[in-house]
Amino acid sequence: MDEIVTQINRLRKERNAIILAHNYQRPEVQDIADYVGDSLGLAQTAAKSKAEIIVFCGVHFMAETAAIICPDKTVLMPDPHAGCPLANMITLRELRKLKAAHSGAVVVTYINSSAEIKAESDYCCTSSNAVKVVQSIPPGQEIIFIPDQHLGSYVQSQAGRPMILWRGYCPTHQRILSDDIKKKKSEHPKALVVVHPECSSDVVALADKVASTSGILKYCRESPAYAEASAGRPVREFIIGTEIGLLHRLQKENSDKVFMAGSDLADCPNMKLNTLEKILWSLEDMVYAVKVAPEIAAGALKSINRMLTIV
Ligand code: CIZ
Repeated sequence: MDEIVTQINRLRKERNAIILAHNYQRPEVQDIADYVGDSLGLAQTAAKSKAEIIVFCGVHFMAETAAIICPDKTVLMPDPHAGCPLANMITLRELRKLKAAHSGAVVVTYINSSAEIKAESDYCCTSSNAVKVVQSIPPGQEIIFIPDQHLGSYVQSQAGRPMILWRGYCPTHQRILSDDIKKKKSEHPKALVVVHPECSSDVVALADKVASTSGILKYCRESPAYAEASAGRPVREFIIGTEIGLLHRLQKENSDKVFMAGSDLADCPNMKLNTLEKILWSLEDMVYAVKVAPEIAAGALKSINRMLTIV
């Protein structure tokens, strides 16, 4: 492994490349990355960077978003098969049909969607800003929210705005069951339950905090540890309801706290396709470049920029 990391480091310098890793990546991928974060943070870091090559360790819609935000750079995916089932749950044809059935409605689209779906939408949003984006839309305006039904229903409840929801969901978050959380909580009664809004509403109902990955990191960082009398050292336990890759960063940044997965089954097989070997091959062979057709990129950028002006 050391040899692979040495070669990656040599090539990233030679090629003027940076490695970006999503919060859900394998621990060893996060550890060699120049920046670890959520999809929007990664795309914005790519745009600010002076690097010419971005090795994007995440899933396809994330690399696409980076390619849209920085068209002057080459965005590479170490594994081109790292897709997002949630993003694939709505097609352009289905969205157009939905829009035709609700003419005049504005479309708010979660960032977990393809570039062509973003281009057909009015607003993009992330899990950290979806409530603000929806609240900014004038009252009385009909809203279609796609593709995640769970994020949509959470936003509805927070913004107090009924919306037309699409029926998509993240299969990884769907594996986190309320019974899993209840069982963990009964074993660790003092633990705080922190979950992602892609979880189903019965899981969200059990949470002390509902937040995006960056929000979960912030909440856990800022929650004070308490003194555990028997251990004689400060401790705070958290039950985390999101993809288990986030636990690596949580534990690394908070050594005085203890993090448990809400469910060990919340392991995204697509996120985990990126490995150190594939990162090295990506830099050696300059593969696999992510390209977005200019007219689709221009449309998608409009919905992304509308989100950015609101937040
Ligand atoms: O925007 C992202 O990176 C996703 C998919 C989730 C999050 O909460 O950060």
